This record gives sequence, structure tokens and C-alpha cells, in this order.
Amino acid sequence: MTTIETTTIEKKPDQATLVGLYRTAARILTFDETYRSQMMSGKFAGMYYSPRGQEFAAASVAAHLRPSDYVVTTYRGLHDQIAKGVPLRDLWAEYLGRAAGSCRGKGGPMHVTSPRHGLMVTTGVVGSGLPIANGLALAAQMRGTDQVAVVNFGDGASNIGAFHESLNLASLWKLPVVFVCQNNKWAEYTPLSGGTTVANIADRAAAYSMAGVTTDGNDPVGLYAVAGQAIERARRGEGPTLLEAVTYRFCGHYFGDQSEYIPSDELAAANEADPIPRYRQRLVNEFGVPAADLDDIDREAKEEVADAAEWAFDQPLPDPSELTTDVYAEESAR
Ligand SMILES: Cc1ncc(C[n+]2csc(CCOP(=O)(O)OP(=O)(O)O)c2C)c(N)n1
Repeated sequence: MTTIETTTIEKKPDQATLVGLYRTAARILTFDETYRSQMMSGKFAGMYYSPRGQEFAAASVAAHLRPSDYVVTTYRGLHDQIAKGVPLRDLWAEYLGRAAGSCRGKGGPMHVTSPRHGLMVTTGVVGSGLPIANGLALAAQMRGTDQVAVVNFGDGASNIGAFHESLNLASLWKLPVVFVCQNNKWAEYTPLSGGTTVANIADRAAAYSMAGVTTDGNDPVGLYAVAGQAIERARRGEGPTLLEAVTYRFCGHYFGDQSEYIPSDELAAANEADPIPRYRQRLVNEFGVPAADLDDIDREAKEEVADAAEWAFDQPLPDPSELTTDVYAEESAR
């Protein structure tokens, strides 16, 4: 396995970047908590897969991406969508199935797409995002741009055939793609050890002579460094990376799942090590960020999310006459 050493990074992120990672996480956290509490109160119903606990796995990778770069994510994708820059109003409306949503209300939480922001697809089919990302990366390579495609998926997805086929092809064709496995230790109700004997998902990169690295997905600074190397390698045309960000799923598989199958001490330990308050402390103690600045960011996140939610609830549902609009390609567009 080719391992990317974080110790080779000389340039530490500047304070604005470090604070930016916190801001992204605060927006994700607030959106997620507000959405779940409103669903819990019966204000609306739907399927929702919370990314709580995985905020930095999205924030630290996407911080390197340009608007023109591509991101592919899964049903558990709110954090990736926010981190890529999809506006909160577009997202909130889509999550409520409103006509003003990023997919005009036809996608819902599991199928958010916003090509304007480089959020190319959110898919509910486990493992299906990887070949799509290869296609996006191939298109960029053929056009001769330096765009990069990042695809996020879970540890469970790394046991799917499409994962292996995609890594093989990406390596063979040196595609500008970064495969980000957000290893949250659980795949639905199956623990990591119930799905594979491999110690680190990134070890699988060796089978495709690809760079692979396992890193702490709850350490925003370390992950930022490693992700930067992987994304720059892809941008320079030097091929793909399998980047494993080890994190934890706080909220059960889907909204309503009570996680009874997870040992309570495991869950308690993960919550105790919640990466967001930990990073907040670190910003203050290690990087000299005034706590008042972080209070401001928390307050702004709450205001932004409240504004987006309020606005979205006022938006109409899609008109039934729009049922097949944007669903099938127009004859002339083929
Ligand atoms: C091809 C396919 N098989 C099975 C499922 C059912 N399913 C939905 S989510 C999930 C678990 C996936 O776990 P992981 O890839 O680790 O992602 P996480 O949910 O932890 O983010 C499964 C098996 C599916 N959606 N698609």
C-alpha cells in the first residue's frame, strides 16, 4: 500500500481555514438537529439518514474543492451537500419535497442533486456512486480540465462489487477521482467486523496499486492535510486515492432506528468523543481562536438554518402537472 504520510505536510492550514471547517460543521450540525427535532415533533414525515458524528469527514475534504469540482454522495449525505456549498434554502426545500428545492421537490433527502454546485448525485443504491464518479472524472480527463471528482460512501459499500470494479478502472485510466470511505463502523445493523476481515478499508487500495490511507475522520486538521494531498494528486493527473476517514454514526441507521443492537458503552464512548465540541476546544486552546468568534459562528448557523427552514415551509409543493418534467430527457437533448 502506498501510504500518504501526514507528517510530510509542511504547510499548516491558516486560521481562516481552521475556523472555516468549524463553520461548516456548525451548519451541518444545526441543520441536522433542527430537521430531526421537527420530524420528531410530527411537523413532517419522511426518510432521513443522519450524518451526525461525521461532519468533519465532509468538511475537511470539501474545503479543498472548487465549485467546478464534483461530489457524489449517499442517502446519508446532508453533510457532503452542505460542505460542497449547496445553499441551505435549496436543501431545506428539497428535504421537504418543495418545488423550490434543488431537484424541484422530486428528489427528497435521498436523491439530492445540484449540478450548479458540483453536487452531482445523491444515491440510495449502496456502492453505486463510485462508477458514477469515475464517469465524471473520465469526462473531466477527456475535456482536459483539472476538475476532480470526490465520491463519499460507507464502509459497507466497500464490500460491494462496484467498489472493486471502480477502483480497478480508476487506477488503470489514472482518473482524477478520490474515493472517500467514511467508515462509521456500522453498515445498517452490521458492525464493520461483520462485513469484512480487512483491518483497514484503505488496505484494499494495494490491490489496485493505488494510493491508500486510513486517517482519523474526526480530526479535522489531520484529515484536511491528507485530503489535500489526495485531491492535488488527482488534479495533477497522477491518479486516484482511496481515503478512509474513520468516524462514527451517532444516530442509528435511519431516523427512528433506536440503535438497540449497538453496545451501549460503544455508543456512549463515541458520544463522549463528539468531534465538534472537541474541535471547538482545540481551536481555542491550540490555535488561539477567541471563543466569542465560535459563539458567533454557532449563532449564525442557527439563524441561517432557521431562515432556510422558515422559507422552505412557505414554498409550494410541486404542481402535479410537473410530474414528468425533468424526469425524461427531451428528444432533442439526446
Ligand atoms: C445495493 C444495495 N444493497 C443493499 C441496500 C440496503 N442498504 C441501505 S443502507 C445499507 C448499509 C450501507 O452501509 P454503509 O455503506 O457502511 O453506509 P452507511 O449507511 O453507514 O453510511 C444497506 C445494506 C441498498 N440500499 N443498496
